[in-house]
Amino acid sequence: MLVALDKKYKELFNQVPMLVRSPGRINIIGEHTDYNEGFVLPAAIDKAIYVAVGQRTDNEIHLYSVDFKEAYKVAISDLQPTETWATYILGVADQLIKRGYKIGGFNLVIDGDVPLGAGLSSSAAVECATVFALKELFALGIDRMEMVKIAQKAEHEYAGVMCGIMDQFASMFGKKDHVIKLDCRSLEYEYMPLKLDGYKLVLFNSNVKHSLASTEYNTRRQQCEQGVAWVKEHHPHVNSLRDVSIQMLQQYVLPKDELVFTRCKFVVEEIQRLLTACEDLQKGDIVSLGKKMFATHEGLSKEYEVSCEELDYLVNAVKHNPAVLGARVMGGGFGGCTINIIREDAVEGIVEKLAISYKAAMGLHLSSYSVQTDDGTSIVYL
Ligand code: GAF
Repeated sequence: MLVALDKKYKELFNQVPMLVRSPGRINIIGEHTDYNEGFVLPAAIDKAIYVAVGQRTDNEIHLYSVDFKEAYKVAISDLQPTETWATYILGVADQLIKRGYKIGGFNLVIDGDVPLGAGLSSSAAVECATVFALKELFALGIDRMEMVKIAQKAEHEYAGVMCGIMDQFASMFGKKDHVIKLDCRSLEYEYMPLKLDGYKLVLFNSNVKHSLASTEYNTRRQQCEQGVAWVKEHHPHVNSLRDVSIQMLQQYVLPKDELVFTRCKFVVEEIQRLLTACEDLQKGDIVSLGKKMFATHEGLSKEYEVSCEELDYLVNAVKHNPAVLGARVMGGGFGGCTINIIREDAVEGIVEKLAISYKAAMGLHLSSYSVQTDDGTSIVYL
C-alpha cells in the first residue's frame, strides 16, 4: 500500500513526498468515560491511515483520497468544513492556523486500512496523521499532547462530534504490546503490558453505522453535563462525573430526571469498573477482565443505550461460549465493532459460525479482524 501511495503522490504532484502513519485504536474498557474526566484503556492497532505530503509554492491545499478516488482543492484562506472525507484534514489545517502556526500550501494523498465507520477511529487517525505531517513539513515544533488536542478540536469543529480525547490520544501515543491507562482529567498516562497468553483480541464489525450516531453521542454528553450541574448545586467542588458518587446521583439527579440518572450511573460505574479491570490486567486475570467487558456491554446497551440490535446480537451470540472471555460494543456505539477476547484455538470456528448466523439473523455480512497493538503516529521511511 505504501509503495502505491508514494507512486500515486508522485504521479499527481511530481514531487517526492514524506509519509506519515497514524493507527486506528481499540479500547479494552472504559467507554464514554473520557469526556467525563474518567479513565480509558485504549491501544493503537496494526491498522493505520497513511498520508503522503509535500509543500506547495502557493497557498492552496490539494488533497486526494485513494479510497474514494476523489480529489479536493481549496485555498487556505477559504477553509471550511465539508461533508466529505476531506473535512478531517481541513479541520486540522484550520486549527493550526487558528493557533497561530504558520503553514503554507500543501499536497496530501491519503490511504489506509482502518475500516471506515467501524468504530476504530479512522477519523482520529486521519487527524493525527495530518497534524503530525504538517508539523514536520512546516517545522512547527508541536509536542504530541498538543497535537492530540489540535486533532480533537478539529473533530469538534469540522466533523461536529464533541468527542473526548481518547481516540486521538491512542492514535498518537500508542505503544506496541501495551494498552494505555489514561486519566482524562490530568492527562497523566501509564503504559500497561497487554498479556493475553493463549487468547486473541478479535473485532467483529457489524457493518452498520446508524445515522443517529453523532447526534446521540452529543446528547449523551449533554445528559452527563446536566447530571453534573444538578449535583454541583449541592457540592460546588464537583466538576465532572469523576467527582460524583452513586449516592449523589440518587439524591440529586434521580428525583429530577430518571433518564439522566441512568446515563450518569453507567458512567460512574464504568469509571470504577475500569480501575478494577486494570488490577485484573496487572494480575494477569483476563477471565475477570472479560467478565467486566460483558458488564460494560450490558450497561452500554441497557443504560447508556448506545448499542443496537446488530451489536447486541454479536455479543449475545458469544456470551455463553466458554472460549470467549469477554465481548462488548466498542467506541461511540450505534454500529461499528464489538471487541472480543477469544481463546486462540477457537477463533476460526467462532468467526465462521458467527458469520453464518449473523447473516441469517440480520441479513448482514460480518467482517472480523484479529488485531495486535502497535506504535502511535510516526514518519514512515520506504
Ligand atoms: C468515540 C469518541 F470519539 C471518544 O472520545 C469516546 O468518547 C468514545 O466514543 C466512547 O468511549 O470514539
